Amino acid sequence: MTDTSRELGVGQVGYAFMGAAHSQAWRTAPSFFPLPLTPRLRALCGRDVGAAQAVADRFGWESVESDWRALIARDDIDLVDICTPGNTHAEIAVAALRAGKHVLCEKPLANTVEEAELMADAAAEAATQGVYAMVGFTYRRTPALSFARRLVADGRLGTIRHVRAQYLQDWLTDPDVPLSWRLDKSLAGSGALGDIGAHVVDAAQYVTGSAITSVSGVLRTFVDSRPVAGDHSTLGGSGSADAERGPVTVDDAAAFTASFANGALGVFEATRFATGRKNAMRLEISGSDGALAFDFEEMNLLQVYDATEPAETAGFRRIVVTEPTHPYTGAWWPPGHGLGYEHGFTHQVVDLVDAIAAGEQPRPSFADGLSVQRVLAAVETSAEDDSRRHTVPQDA
Ligand code: SOE
Repeated sequence: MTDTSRELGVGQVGYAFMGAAHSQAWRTAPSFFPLPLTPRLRALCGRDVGAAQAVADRFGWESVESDWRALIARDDIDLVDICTPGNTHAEIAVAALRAGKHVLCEKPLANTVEEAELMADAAAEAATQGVYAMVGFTYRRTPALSFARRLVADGRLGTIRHVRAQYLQDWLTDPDVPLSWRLDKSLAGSGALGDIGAHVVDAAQYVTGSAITSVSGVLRTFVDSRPVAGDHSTLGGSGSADAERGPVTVDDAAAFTASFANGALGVFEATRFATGRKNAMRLEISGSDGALAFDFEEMNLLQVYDATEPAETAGFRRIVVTEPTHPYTGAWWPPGHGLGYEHGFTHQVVDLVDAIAAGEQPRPSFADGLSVQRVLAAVETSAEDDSRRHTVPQDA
């Protein structure tokens, strides 16, 4: 029987959108999954103590800190969960690991490859002492995507030839959506590429079990200045056309082709300008014996095509991924009673706590995060290099 009397003291840095997603996960996980350690929500950390306290009250955090260094120094904190902008990840994560705290860090792992390498080195060193780090590529924990990986690993698709990966959002289509940290390169590292492109890079490598080995990409910024001030109560928020404007320093959209180690050809797109698409994180994989297709806007479904079936009856089948034998779903509701965005974060906590208790490296590790960071950096380098771009002659 599980000894739930063993506790895991959690300290979380950041309390906004991702902070709330993580907070609910720490609270919910032990109610649905038999965890080997019971998470204690010891402290929530944020520079705006009043705002942090309000979120702490909402989710049941026991205390509030205003300085992440103080959080790390506390004896009752065993794990530091980092939900802050990318420019802070390396410093907090490395300090926490060196202090002997397990770390969960939001994606992308860092803003640069150099920072990600530092983090991966610190994580490898900590792991030798039984202290573990994981990066939050949450979509891996969507049951349908986890199931897709199982199908590919079982050989159901045969040889993988194509990976079509898209992450489509539309929260920047209005040119008067105000500036925020996600539009500032010094804070976010990059735009759509790192914020959402990173998710599909990880998901593609995870589902296929194969690494991306080369890329060729383009980046676009469609709206290069936006209101400096505005309402940030939603992801994009709203601003005024008459307001003072400041520069957007990141990409609005990224597109790239990719080669995989297994020989597959990938086509990737990440954009915040896909009008009408709210959170369409999509993956379609074509293999010699079958294919699969996923769209997060219908996250409980996986479409599967079996090319070994007779042609006259073959076709994409729509599988509702809510059976007790599907990944994660047995802990929740009866078949057909689907899951939502927040469940990926809960599954992330479950897998992390299980790995820590078992003394095993949780995945995606910081090394996995570094591999994604290298893909992002290669896309940026490729996008800056015009030497291989060929102009298409236009009739006068
Ligand atoms: C914004 O684009 C965002 O919140 C990402 O930062 C998250 O990682 C993704 O899960 C949803 O969209």
